[in-house]
Amino acid sequence: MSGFQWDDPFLFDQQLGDEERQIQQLARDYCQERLQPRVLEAFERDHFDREILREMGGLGLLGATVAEAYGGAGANHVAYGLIAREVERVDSGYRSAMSVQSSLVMHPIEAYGTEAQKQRYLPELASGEMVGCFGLTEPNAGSDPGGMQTRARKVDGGYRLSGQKMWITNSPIADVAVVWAKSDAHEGKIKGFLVDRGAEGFSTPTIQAKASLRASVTGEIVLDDVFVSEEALLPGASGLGGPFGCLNKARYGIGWGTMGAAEFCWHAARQYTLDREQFGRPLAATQLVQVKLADMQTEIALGLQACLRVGRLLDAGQATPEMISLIKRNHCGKALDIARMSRDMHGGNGISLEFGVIRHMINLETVNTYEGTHDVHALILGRAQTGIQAFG
Ligand code: TGC
Ligand code: FAD
Repeated sequence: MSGFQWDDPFLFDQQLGDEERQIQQLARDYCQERLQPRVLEAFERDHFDREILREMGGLGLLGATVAEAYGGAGANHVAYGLIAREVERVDSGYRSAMSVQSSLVMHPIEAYGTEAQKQRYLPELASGEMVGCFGLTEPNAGSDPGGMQTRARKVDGGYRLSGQKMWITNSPIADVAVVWAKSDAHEGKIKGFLVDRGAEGFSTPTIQAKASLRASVTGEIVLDDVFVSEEALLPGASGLGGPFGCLNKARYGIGWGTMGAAEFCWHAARQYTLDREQFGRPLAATQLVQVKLADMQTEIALGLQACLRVGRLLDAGQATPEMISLIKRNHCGKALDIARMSRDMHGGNGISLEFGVIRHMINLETVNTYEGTHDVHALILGRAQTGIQAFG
C-alpha cells in the first residue's frame, strides 16, 4: 500500500485524464505566477485589472466548455471546474470575472443565441478582447428573480428596455450585457437580450465601498428606455429557465472554486501552526489544532470528490440542478467555516491582509450569497425531497 498524501488524501489527481491534468497545471501556473503576486494590491485598492481577462483568454481559460469553432477550448465540465479551483485558490473575485464571462455570458450566447450572435460575440469573449456581464438581480428582486421589474417593450425593428439591475459583476467594464427582462411581445415571459455598450440610455454605475470581493468590479445596469434591435434577442431562452440554465453552470463552478479558496486557507493554517511556537512547542503539536486541520482536510477531500462526481455527471448529461445546489451550498458554507477557522489559527496575524486568509474569508461571504444564497439552496433541496415549495 502506498503512503498517505496529506494534501491529496483520496489521490484525487489520479482520477483526472491527461487533458484535464494539463489544463489544471496551466491554470495553476498562471494563477500562482501571475495572479497571486497582484492580488493583495488589487484588494487593497479595490481594483480589477481588466487585462487579466485578456491574459486568461490568451491561455484558453475563458469559455472552457464552449466549442472550439467559436473560440472556446471545447473542454469538459471537469476541466472548467479545475480552472475555477485554481483561480479561486488566489481570489474569489478573479474566479467571479472568469465564471461570469464563461458561464453567464458565453454559455447563454452559445446555448440560446443565433448563429450570427455566436459569430459576433463568442470569439472576442473567448480571447478576453470583449468583456461581458449578466444582469438578472434587481434592487427589489434578488432571491426571487421572477419578481423582476425590468421590461422589454416591442417597438418597430426591436425592443425598448427599461429597468435597473443591481450587484452586477463586471458591469462597469463590460462591452456587452446579457440582460433579462419581461417581454410584452412574449406574454410577459422573461427573455434575454444582448445590449452593447454605447446604446443610448445604457449606463453602468460602479458600486463603491465593497468590503468583500474587492479585486472584482461590481456595478448596476441602468436601462433608460434603451433601444435594441430584433437581432439582440436570444431566441432560444424563454422564462426563468433561461437565466437558470446559465446559473447551473456558474453554481457548479463555484462548488469547485470554493474548494480552491478553502485549500489555500487550510494549507496556510497548517504551515502557520507548524512554524509558530507558543508554550515552547509548535501550535501544530496541540490536539485542538490537529482536530481543526483534520476537519479542513476532511471537508475538502470530500468536497472535491463531490465536485468531480457532479462534473462527470454533467459531462454525461445526467446532472440535475439539485445536485448543483447541493455542492454550491455545502461547499460555500464549508469553505467559509474553514476560512474563519484558519483566520483564528493565525491569531493576530490572521487579521492582516498579508496572510491572505481574511481576504478569502471576507470574499466567501459574497460567494455564500450570490448565485442563490445558502438558505435558498436549502429550500431548493427541501422542495426536492418533500415536494413542498417553501419560498413564498
Ligand atoms: P421555480 O418555480 O422553481 O422555477 C421557475 C422556472 O425556472 C425553471 N428552473 C430551472 N431551470 C433550469 N435550471 C434550474 N436550476 C432551474 N430552477 C428553476 C423551472 O423549471 C421553471 O420553469 P417553467 O418552464 O416551469 O416555468 O421558480 P421560483 O420563482 O419558485 O424560484 C425560486 C428559486 C429560489 C429556486 C430561484 O428563484 C432561485 O434560485 N433564486 C436564487 C436567485 C439567484 O441565484 N440569482 C443569481 C443571480 S446571478 C449571480 O448571482 C451572479 S454572481 C456571478 C459571479 O460574480 O460569480
Ligand atoms: P435577498 O433575496 O433580499 O435575501 C436576503 C436574505 O433573505 C438572505 O439571507 C436570503 O437567504 C433570505 N431569504 C430570501 N428569500 C427567502 C425565503 N423565501 N425564505 C427564507 N429566507 C429567504 N446578480 C446578477 O444578476 N449578476 C451578477 O453578476 C451578480 N454579481 C454579484 C456580485 C456581488 C459582489 C454580489 C454581492 C451579488 C451579486 N449578484 C449578481 C446578486 C446576487 O445574486 C444576489 O445578491 C443574491 O441572489 C441575493 O439576493 P439579495 O441580495 O437581493 O438578497
